Order: sequence, then C-alpha cells, then structure tokens
Amino acid sequence: MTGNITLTMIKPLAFRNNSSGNILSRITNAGFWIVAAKTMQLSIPQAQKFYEVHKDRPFYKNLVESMTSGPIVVAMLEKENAIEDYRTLIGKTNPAEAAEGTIRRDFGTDIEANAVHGSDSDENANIECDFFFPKSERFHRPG
Ligand code: IDP
Ligand code: MG
Repeated sequence: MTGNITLTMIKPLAFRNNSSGNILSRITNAGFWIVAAKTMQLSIPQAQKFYEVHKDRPFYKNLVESMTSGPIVVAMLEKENAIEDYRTLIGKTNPAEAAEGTIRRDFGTDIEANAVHGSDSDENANIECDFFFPKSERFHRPG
C-alpha cells in the first residue's frame, strides 16, 4: 500500500471546538478511506517523539504543549496519491495562507493550532501510522 496512505490528527483545539465530525466528512467527501481512527490524548513523551524532527525549532516546546493539551482524533487514511492529495485538501501550514476551502483555512485558528496534521512523505506516513496503529487495527478499503 506504499504511496496510498497518510496519517492525520485532528488537533486539540479543533477537537475542542467539536469540529471533528465536519473535518472527517471533508476527508471522506474528498475520496479518502478511513483505515483506522481513534480518539486519544497524547502524552508529553509521545508528542515529543512524534515531532522529534522539529526538536531544534523555536516552536517545538509550544507545539508539544498544545498537542498534549487535550484529546485528538488520529486517523490513518487511504487514497491514491494520499500524501499530496491530503496536503492539498488541508492547505498550507499557516491557516491565513491556506487556500479557500481547505481544512486549515476553515478550521484552523493560527499557525500552531492549524486544525490538522498531515504526513509529508510516504516514508513518514509509514512511520507515523506504525506509531499509532498495529496492523490488526487497520481495515483497508474493500475490494
Ligand atoms: P506541517 O504540519 O504543515 O507539515 P511542519 O513544518 O511540519 O508543518 O510543522 C509541524 C507543526 O508545527 C505545524 O503543523 C504547526 O502546528 C507547528 N508549526 C510549524 N511552524 C510553526 C511556527 O512558525 N510557529 C508555531 N507553530 C508552528
Ligand atoms: Mg510536517
């Protein structure tokens, strides 16, 4: 399935605003299949590990803090060309710069609380999906 999966998180503020349903609806309407999904709260060590690539960036500490501030919905998604198509659906990192009609533009509050995560490469999608979902909890699109 390489090339066809991505990992998303509905971030704490969007969850708190009760936007999870509307965001998931955007995702499935865009042709993505939900392979796995759950609601959970990241621990600080989990968030630190997930965002380890950013550990030297000035926003790392705040990012870990905000990502652990409340529950998230994490979902593994399947679609042809998943990485690129999902990044297009969510828009740029900063909601203010994201195109009209994108998830981040419509549900994001600021560059940190930008509503959703999306994997940036096939390699990272696999790492991120393995981080959250054992194979036994994945249910791919039927036939
Ligand atoms: P991405 O989520 O669009 O892939 P990344 O550069 O990977 O963006 O950054 C990861 C997350 O870190 C972003 O989604 C956002 O929540 C946060 N972030 C990125 N840049 C900044 C910044 O300049 N200030 C505050 N938070 C940031
Ligand atoms: Mg990223």
